[in-house]
Amino acid sequence: MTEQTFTPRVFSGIQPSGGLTLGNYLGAIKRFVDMQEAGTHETIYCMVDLHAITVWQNPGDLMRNTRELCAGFIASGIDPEKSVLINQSQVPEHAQLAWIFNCVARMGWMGRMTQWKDKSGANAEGSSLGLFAYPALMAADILIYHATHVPVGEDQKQHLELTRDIAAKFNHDYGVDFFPITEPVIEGAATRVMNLQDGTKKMSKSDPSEKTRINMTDDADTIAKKIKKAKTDPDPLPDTIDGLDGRPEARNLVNIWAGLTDETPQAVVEANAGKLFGYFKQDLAEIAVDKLAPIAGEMARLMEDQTEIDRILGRGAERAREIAAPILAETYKIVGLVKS
Ligand code: AQP
Repeated sequence: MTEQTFTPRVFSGIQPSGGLTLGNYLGAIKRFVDMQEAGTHETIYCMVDLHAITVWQNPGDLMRNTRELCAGFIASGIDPEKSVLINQSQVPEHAQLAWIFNCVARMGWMGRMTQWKDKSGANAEGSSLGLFAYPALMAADILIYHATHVPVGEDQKQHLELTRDIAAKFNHDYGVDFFPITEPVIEGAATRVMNLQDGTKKMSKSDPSEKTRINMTDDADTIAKKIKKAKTDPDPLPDTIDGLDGRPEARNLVNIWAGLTDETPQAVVEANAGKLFGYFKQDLAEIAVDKLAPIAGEMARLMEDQTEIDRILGRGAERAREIAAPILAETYKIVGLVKS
């Protein structure tokens, strides 16, 4: 068997399960833009609406959130000419390959996923089958494009390992070298942005409390208020990052600063050593407003022309299917679903 070489290609997605958060921006979208601009890979970015419905979504909200997410991608710097920008449900090959992967992945693998355990909680019996199978659809999202690299936040690391396991098992079971073993790209100072009121939980768009997160649509005043009200401790900033051990809320604000300014957390503590958090938070609020308010403004402007957003997603789906359809056709041949 000769070893296949794969086109360097990036795929990543975000669920339209609510408004975008600062966590999604620093952990994912900022990296998406970097990889687009580096020009070393083809880049495909996706609104994963089929993932969102693994938990209940109001249909009207889902459509609105999908368009708003598309506006958020573009306002943050994703260029629909340079990158392929798509909505998952408009490219049916994702779901078709996911079924095949449902038959490759093992129940035991899925049951070990921490996201499944966290989201199903004490109610596994009452959770959707889709929530359980979520990582097989995620593997299909990536592998339907033979993507070689996937930029994500820290929380998605385990799902990416499972994507590699699914690719390896498929290749092994069918005696082929067809799917790439994808590399995760987890980089930057803020790969896990934490909840502003509890530094041990991640910032999440579906958290019921607004003050736990910064939304990408928040105005300048709201951003500043949320940062000023973020939980901290009474001690001043240390002069090395080791001094943040056991201080999760303090560490989180330092990481957010570093993520927004592209500095290292060590450089941030050195520059602010000895400062009380009341003052640090005032400066951080200014940095956050400078970076985020223009994105929110641009999102609002883009949302005024929803026909244009729909056109961009329609064009993206056409471009995506040009890559996905031949890969699905070849998969069907390998599996024996059509004549080879
Ligand atoms: N807090 C975070 N810090 C860094 N990265 C994060 N990501 C999400 N939260 C953080 C990254 O954003 C990308 C898209 O995530 P997603 O929307 O598909 O799902 P999620 O990880 O489950 O995000 P949420 O906000 O917590 O959504 P809900 O509340 O609907 O479950 C991923 O690359 C993720 O790592």
